[in-house]
Amino acid sequence: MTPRHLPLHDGWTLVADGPTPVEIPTGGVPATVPGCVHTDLLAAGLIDDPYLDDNEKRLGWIGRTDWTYRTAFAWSADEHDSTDLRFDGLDTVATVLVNGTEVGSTANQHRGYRFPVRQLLREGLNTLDVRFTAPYTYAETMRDGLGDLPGAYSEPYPFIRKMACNFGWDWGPTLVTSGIWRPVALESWTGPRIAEVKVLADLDGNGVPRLALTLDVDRAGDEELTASVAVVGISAALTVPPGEHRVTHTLSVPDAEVWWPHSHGEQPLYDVTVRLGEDDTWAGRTGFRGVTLERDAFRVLINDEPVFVRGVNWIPDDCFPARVTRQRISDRFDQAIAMGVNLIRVWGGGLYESDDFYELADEKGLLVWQDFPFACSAYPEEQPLYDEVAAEVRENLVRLAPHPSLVLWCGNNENLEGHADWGWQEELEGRTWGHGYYHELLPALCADIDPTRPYWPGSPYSGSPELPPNDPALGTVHLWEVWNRVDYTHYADTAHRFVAEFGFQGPPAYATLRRAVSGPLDLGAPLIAHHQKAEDGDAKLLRGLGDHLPQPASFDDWHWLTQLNQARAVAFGIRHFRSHSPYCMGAIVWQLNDCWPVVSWAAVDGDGRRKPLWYALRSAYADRLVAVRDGVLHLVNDSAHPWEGTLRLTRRSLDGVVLAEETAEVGTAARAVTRVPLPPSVAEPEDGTREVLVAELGELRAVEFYEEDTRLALPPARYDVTVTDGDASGIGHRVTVTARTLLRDLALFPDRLDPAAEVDDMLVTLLPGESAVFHVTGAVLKDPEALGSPPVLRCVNDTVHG
Ligand code: BMA
Repeated sequence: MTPRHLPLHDGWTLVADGPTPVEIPTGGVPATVPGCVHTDLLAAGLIDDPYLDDNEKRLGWIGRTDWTYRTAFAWSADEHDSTDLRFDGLDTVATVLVNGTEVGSTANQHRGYRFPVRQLLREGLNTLDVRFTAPYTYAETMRDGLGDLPGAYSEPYPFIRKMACNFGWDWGPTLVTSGIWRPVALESWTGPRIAEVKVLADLDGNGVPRLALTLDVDRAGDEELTASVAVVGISAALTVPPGEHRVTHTLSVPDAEVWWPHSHGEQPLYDVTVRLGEDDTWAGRTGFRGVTLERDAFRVLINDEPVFVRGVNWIPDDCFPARVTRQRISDRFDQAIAMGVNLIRVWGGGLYESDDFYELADEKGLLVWQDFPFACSAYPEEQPLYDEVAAEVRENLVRLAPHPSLVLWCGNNENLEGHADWGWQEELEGRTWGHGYYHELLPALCADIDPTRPYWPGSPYSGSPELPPNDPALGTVHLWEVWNRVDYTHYADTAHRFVAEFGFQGPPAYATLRRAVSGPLDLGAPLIAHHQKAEDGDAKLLRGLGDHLPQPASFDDWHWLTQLNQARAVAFGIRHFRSHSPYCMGAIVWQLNDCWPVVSWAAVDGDGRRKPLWYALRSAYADRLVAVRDGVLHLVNDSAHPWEGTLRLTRRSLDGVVLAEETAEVGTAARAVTRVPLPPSVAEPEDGTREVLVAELGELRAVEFYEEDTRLALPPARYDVTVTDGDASGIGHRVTVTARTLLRDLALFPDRLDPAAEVDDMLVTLLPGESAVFHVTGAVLKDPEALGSPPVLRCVNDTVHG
């Protein structure tokens, strides 16, 4: 008999179990499942939007309140023997009651739960209550018992298995949620049932695709059971012997094509079907590829080919993760891929993401590095936390196993470094801090459940517990001196093996800030300051301008210059890291996305708008890059084809006159770097404040200045602009800018005129006489001419000349 799956997503209400500062109607408010308390209270009009102004400040009570979610559902007995109530995710500490009888309790957001309930169900209406204990109550009680532990934040997140950044981060608000955050259903079946399927797809020693299946069955009787697995036209019959619960089988699948990240090839995916007896079926999808990690160099090889990682760090895309739709993830991934990104790191202060996330990564060819959810703190290894960690890790290793995109398991974010370098050892006084997780439990579970993927104990990490974690010559590093303390040119102080985090802040798009903050957008406005969570962040933004760009005197200049400086700082780092390949084999920018409107390190802001950094990354992460470092031109070719042509180098005055010219025939093999020393005639200016170096090779042009903009004799900007209507292709307006003087980093911000407007290009430097065309889409403009002047059209010239 086919199992029956009955989702329970309707008719929910939410009540507070205790006093609240807002009046909750008797009978509760309508609740959305999957969802959470904050979004339900918002929908009911009981709280203001937590993302706007400083409303966050008045919502701290929600995480300190106990809540009950309740629904009634109709049930009529079917022919089945067994029924489980299945939760894919509860956030977090809850007791579950069916018709008033407790069926179980939970304490971990990162796993699912099932409770047998058939005996409690009755004909007609039944009730289901999920009673949540306030996360603070649980976490603080645990903390009181174990003693506080050292970490970067004072919130008690290490004492509860719940998304850490929910308690606030240096880019995120403190909005501590409760709720049924993933689907819930009743599942009924008869006889044996598929309890779990694990699919591991890789390549055997001869490079032939293979699939290793582990099928776990839930059974009562002790008869022999028959099962099968089918993939790519090959199937195998399996038997589960009497009394056994598990069968394993490995299939060679020679007809399958190999899966690659999009930077290297195609993404063939194959349906896998597992059947147990006549009735129970599991369906999934996988792809076949091999993954190797060369540990000292931290080189990732896919199908034996070294891959230079052009990565971005991912944080939860919303403080309320149930709001993150498949479409939203897809959009974010498209934004990443359009920048040339081939790997996304799911950072340890967040989640094991949804199935949608990994399915989309499989389809689009994005590699995924998955941190286990531990970040920036010592974590206790005492019970019941230890068993919860083991349970969540087991479950997620199996759930995510089929995804070819997933290529690395990483123990934590910055906890090894914290323990080694941030003075934690003294504070710990011998107490547990997570060593047993990162060096024992997690590697043992990975080796047992998923031996196809490398495990790396944490990031940064140098490959052995005795070594300093942040050694540039070994393993991964996180570079945070830049941004926190020193100028971004210090990225170039040394060569690194693999930079897993580095980044620089900038404000969100104007339209995003305008939506998030009411009142005038003035320099230093307290409401803008509320949307900056980093310690001393606003001062670091200004300090970071260094001698690169002038200090801003108005909000508009602040917004433009700090966004531009963010873009330049990160691009500078990437050019440096890529110029060192293959010694350096990866960079992962902190960070791709935001969870709300905030000044942060993100390239795409909390409303999904692309910041100037996004455009700079698109150039810095392009397959082909020209990078000048230490008088040497680096032609970085991370494409599958050789890069050949005539390199033209000119040293020019700022008004465009060629003062020196050199040409050379150059060739760079696929996935290689060629280094061309700059001839003195172009390497050395007569007057660096009045000259510019231009390197041209085929389509690519790099414009390098000999001096920082604050010392450059940039002329006052002069240009002609024409704005014309677009065409049927969807382009709303074409903005053609013709330079009458050199124009440094031209940028167009059409979202200042219409929040829906976008532009296709930014940060274009023009020599006198040259033109650029910007295409604006999505805009409905009353006055299109406004696209042609500040504050919509900007360049550096107009900030150095008032
Ligand atoms: C690293 C990250 C995050 C943080 C970022 C910026 O520590 O792992 O914890 O948001 O730096 O400070």
